[in-house]
Amino acid sequence: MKKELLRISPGFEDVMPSEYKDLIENGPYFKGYGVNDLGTFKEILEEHPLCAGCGLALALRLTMASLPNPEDTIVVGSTGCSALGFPQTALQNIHSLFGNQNAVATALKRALTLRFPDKVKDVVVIAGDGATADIGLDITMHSWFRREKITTTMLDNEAYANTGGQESGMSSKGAVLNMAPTGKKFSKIPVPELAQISGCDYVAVVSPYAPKKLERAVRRAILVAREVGPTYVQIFTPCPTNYKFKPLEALDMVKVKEVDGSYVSKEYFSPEAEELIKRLEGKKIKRSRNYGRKIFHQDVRIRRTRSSNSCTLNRYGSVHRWQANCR
Ligand SMILES: Cc1ncc(C[n+]2csc(CCOP(=O)(O)OP(=O)(O)O)c2C)c(N)n1
Ligand code: SF4
Repeated sequence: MKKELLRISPGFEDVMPSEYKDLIENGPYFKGYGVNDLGTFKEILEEHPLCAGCGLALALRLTMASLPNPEDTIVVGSTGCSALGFPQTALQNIHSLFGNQNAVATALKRALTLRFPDKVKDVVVIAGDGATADIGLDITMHSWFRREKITTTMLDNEAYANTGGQESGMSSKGAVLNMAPTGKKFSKIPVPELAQISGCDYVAVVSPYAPKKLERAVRRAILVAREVGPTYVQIFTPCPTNYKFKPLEALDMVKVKEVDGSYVSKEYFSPEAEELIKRLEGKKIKRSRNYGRKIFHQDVRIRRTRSSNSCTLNRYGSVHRWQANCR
C-alpha cells in the first residue's frame, strides 16, 4: 500500500465519514503500533456484531493490533464467526469458501510476489477451527507441505460456533454442545504437532489471556513466513454462547485450562526460524514456559463433588473455580 492511498482526494473531505477520517489521521498504518498502544490509536477492528464476551472477538482485535505492517497485510478469512468481523475490519481482506482459505492464500501470495517483486506483502489466514482442522485440514496441510510463505492462524473456540454448536475436531473429548449432546468421542486433533511435522518453521499456541505473548507469536509467525517458510499460530478463543458461560468469564476459561494443563501455550522454531528471530530481535529467544512440555491437549476430566456426585462442569470440562466444594 502507498501512503497516498490513505489520503482523501481533494474536494471530498466534507463528505467522507468521520470514522474514515479518523482512521486516516489516527489509524495504525505506517506507525508500528502494537498491543501496548491499544487505546491510543484508531483500531483496525472496533465495532463488530460478535456476541458479548466472545473470546474470538478479543483475539481478532489483538491479532489486528499485532500485525507488523498492517498496510501491507492481506488477510484471508473463511466462513464462521470471524467472518462477521471482517466487513468491519479496516484491512485488505478476502473471504474464501469454507475450508479453502489456504489455497486462496497460496494463490494470493504467489501473485503478489510476482506483482510486487520489490515489496513484502504479508498474507495471513485467519479462520476457525472447523475451517482449519476439519473441512480445510487437507488444504491447510498441503500448503505447509509446499512450503508456502503464509501464516495460518486458527481461532480455536473448540466448536462450530456460527452454526449453533456442533463439535469440531478441536473440541475436547467429552465436550457437550447443543448439537453434540452425548459428548465428543475422541480427543482434540493435535494441529500444532501436525504443523510442525508438516514443515512449519514456526508454531505457537497462545490465547488472549496473555496479549503480549499473542502479539509476539503473531509477529514472529509473520516475520518467519516472509523469509523462511510456512508458520502456524493457534489461538484459544472461548465461546460463551455455545459453551454456556457468562460473557465475563471468557478469560477465566483460558486461565482454568492453562492451569489444569488442558490447553497450554507453546512455541516451536525450526533452526532457520530461530536464527532469523534471534537476528531480528537481537537477543536470546524467550520461550514460552511450557515449551517442550509433554501434555499438550488433554481430554475433559470429570470431577465430582465429594458429597453428591453432581458438581457441574462447564462445557470445557473444567470445574468453575468459584465452585469451592468441587475437587
Ligand atoms: C462450504 C460451506 N460448508 C458449510 C458451511 C456452513 N458453515 C458456516 S459457518 C460454519 C461453522 C464454522 O466453524 P468454525 O470454522 O469452527 O468457525 P466458528 O464459527 O466456530 O468461528 C459452517 C459449517 C458453509 N458456509 N460453507
Ligand atoms: S457464537 Fe461464540 S465464537 Fe461466535 S460470536 Fe458468539 S461467542 Fe463468539
